[in-house]
Amino acid sequence: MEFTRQKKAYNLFSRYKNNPILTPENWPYPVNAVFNPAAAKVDSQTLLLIRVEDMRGFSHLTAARSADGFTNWQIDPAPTMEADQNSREEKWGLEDPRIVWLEEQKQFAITYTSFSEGGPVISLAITKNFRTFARLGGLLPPEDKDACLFPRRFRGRFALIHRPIVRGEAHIWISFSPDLKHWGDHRALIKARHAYWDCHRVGLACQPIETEYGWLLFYHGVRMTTAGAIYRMGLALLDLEEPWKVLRRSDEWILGPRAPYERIGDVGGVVFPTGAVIDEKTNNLHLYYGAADCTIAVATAKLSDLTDYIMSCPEN
Ligand code: BMA
Repeated sequence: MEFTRQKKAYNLFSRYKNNPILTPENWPYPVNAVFNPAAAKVDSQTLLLIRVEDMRGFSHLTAARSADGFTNWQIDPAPTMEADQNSREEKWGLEDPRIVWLEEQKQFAITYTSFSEGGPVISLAITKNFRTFARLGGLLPPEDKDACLFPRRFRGRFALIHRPIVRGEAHIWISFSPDLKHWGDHRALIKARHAYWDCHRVGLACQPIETEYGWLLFYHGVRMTTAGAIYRMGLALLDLEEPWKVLRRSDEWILGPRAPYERIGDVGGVVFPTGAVIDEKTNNLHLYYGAADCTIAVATAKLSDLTDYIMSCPEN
């Protein structure tokens, strides 16, 4: 089948007109910033698990729920998931979660970054309701960030997307496990590309999204400039049954900082998507992202536009 690009990279996503949807001023307790939220559909509501930065500069996670995914957010009155002070790994807080529904366990898996002097590590927690959590601890050695599980096993093994730093280089990797505890068969998946917009670092954006063509893999890419880093988002397609195979990858970024709330903040020039939900009525993807490390915004795209676009991108 021939795929023609109906939409250009820059107009695949539409920003919600009342962005940002959540700001520190909305919070029921004093905070510095709310950003980089994981997202899931829970009991027919949209749930965001939000990174909240306190006035020490440490982060915890707080849930907010909305019926339509845009308005009337009910924010938990106190932190939903805080760093375990008895754990060496979490001394400086929890950051940048992603959520996936594990089909076999019939529970949600949350992967998040735990911070301490040992460096960032990916930790895993399991929950049914986002009120109580089973914490399974760190998965792989530091320095590692930007991780998400896939919802099911491949040839009997769970798969984890993550972003270790190896000799100063930041590429996206995939690793496998029979039991969610022991990880191996580590493979580099998507690398930073010299000279491109994603030349300095890449890392997973929201959780992988399953389509008939393969897994949509949204990722952030970083370019360092004389004015600081610019964080944008690109798209790749992974094989449905063998997700260690990258089928396609966009040359261009498909979302970058443009709106004032993306350009100005604690860290200006940052869009950092970490969660998505599909609206089953419209088949639109709602992408939730941190804007300038300060607030939360949402942008929507038709799933069919995203698959048309990626299928018209170069084969790997
Ligand atoms: C990355 C992460 C994110 C942050 C982004 C932009 O390295 O630490 O949490 O949003 O930088 O500052």
